[in-house]
Amino acid sequence: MKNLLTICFLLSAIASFAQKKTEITFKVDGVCGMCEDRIEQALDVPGVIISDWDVESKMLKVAYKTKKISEQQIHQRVADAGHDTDRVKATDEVYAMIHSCCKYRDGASCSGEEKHSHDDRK
Ligand SMILES: [Cu+2]
Repeated sequence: MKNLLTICFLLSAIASFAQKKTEITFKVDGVCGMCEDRIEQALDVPGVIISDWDVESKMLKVAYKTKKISEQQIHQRVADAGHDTDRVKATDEVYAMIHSCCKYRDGASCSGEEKHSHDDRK
């Protein structure tokens, strides 16, 4: 009987280690491939399995482990990187930090990969 209880205890311990995965898709404002890198890098954290932002549709697809990170935290991380999500808005401070061609609120648009260089700020 004691052994059985031990086994039950072990099984439930193992079950709690098995992590639930979920996938969400939501809108994130941005302009170009640089925005894509910024958004995806913001989600390069433990718990996030896949992050993929599409320049055309402005939709971000995220697959994550619900025990490691919450949907709200994902929105917050993207906003902290300077991009508005449909739930969390970036602060004016971080928005001001992003590259001029990425200023999606001001109708910025990037044409040509060479404009993606960070050096043209100087
Ligand atoms: Cu950009």
